[in-house]
Amino acid sequence: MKQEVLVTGAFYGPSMEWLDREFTTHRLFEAKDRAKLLSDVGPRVRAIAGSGRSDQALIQSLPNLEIIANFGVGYDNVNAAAARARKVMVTNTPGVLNEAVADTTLSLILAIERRVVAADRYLRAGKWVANGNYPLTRHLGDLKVGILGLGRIGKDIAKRTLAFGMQVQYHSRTRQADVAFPYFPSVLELAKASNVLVCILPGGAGTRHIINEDVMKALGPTGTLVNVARGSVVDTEALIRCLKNGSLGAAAIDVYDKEPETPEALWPLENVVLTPHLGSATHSTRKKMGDLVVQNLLEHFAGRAVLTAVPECAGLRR
Ligand code: NAP
Ligand code: 8YV
Repeated sequence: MKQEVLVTGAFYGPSMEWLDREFTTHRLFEAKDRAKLLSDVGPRVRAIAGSGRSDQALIQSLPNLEIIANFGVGYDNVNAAAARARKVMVTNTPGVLNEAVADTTLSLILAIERRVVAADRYLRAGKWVANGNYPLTRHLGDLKVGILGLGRIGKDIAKRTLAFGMQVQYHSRTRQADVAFPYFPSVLELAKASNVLVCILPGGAGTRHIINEDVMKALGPTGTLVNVARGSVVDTEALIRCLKNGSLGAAAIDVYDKEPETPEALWPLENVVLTPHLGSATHSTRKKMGDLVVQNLLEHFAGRAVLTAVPECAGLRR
């Protein structure tokens, strides 16, 4: 008999098809009446898969839940503490997306620093002919890039940043003994010493608004903020204010508080590049992520250890 899986959000199509073949699936994200679906199938559901929210209420409503397989390395959408308290395993998709997210980050640094998107708009508006050459920009090799969160992805960003001749420095809670890059004991000090500040750390309560107005002002009128972490790490109201009044030079943003909605106040700003959460969005990366979701479920229901438990659930045995 197939196990029953609740799917909270869509993920890579072929991986979802594999999930459908291996399990009996219920798509919560397509349900017209979520409460009815949950009351109909909730007691039979043994697993959650996907990218949607798994909050305490959802976890509590599934009495036989054993595992939540999250599509994404970031799992701030899952209440891992509530899951752990119920001995529910949580898995994520670390490692397989590092290169894609680092590539996206470099494309954002290049796009904002060399004003690629704004220059494209300039040309299409006929301004090259009317007003002459586009203004000069900064040479990448002159820049110091501060990385906030030098983890798996942060390290791949650092590698690429160095290849463009930029200098790397970082802040995270722990100084890493095997890393030669200059370490700054606070995000504020890192921002003061950087031309570009890249956020690539987990979202959630612990990092909410870690990029506040003081940090933006420390980065300053010629500084650039790049956020590929989570919308919640940046105080968006302060960001809009600082970009408009010039106390922050520019920003490139991939993640937002209420995706897919984005703050319309950012849309008309010339000193901003906005992408719709493209970090890991390549075919092969999403396939690896999606397949890892299914593999974790298969391992679990075969009675073996899952491949990628989140730290809160490491060593969890039912
Ligand atoms: P990781 O290997 O766990 O690295 C996270 C880094 O953040 C670590 O260096 C950690 O170091 C640091 N950190 C954690 N909390 C911190 C805090 N309060 N202050 C300062 N530093 C802190 O994770 P990863 O695989 O690189 O992924 C990082 C995040 O990127 C994910 O959680 C997700 O939110 C985001 N992401 C975004 C996309 C996208 O599409 N835009 C794609 C993938 C991932 P310490 O523990 O020493 O502080
Ligand atoms: C995913 C991400 O697109 O892995 C992450 O943390 O942010 C992205 O790779 C996202 O999780 C899917 O919703």
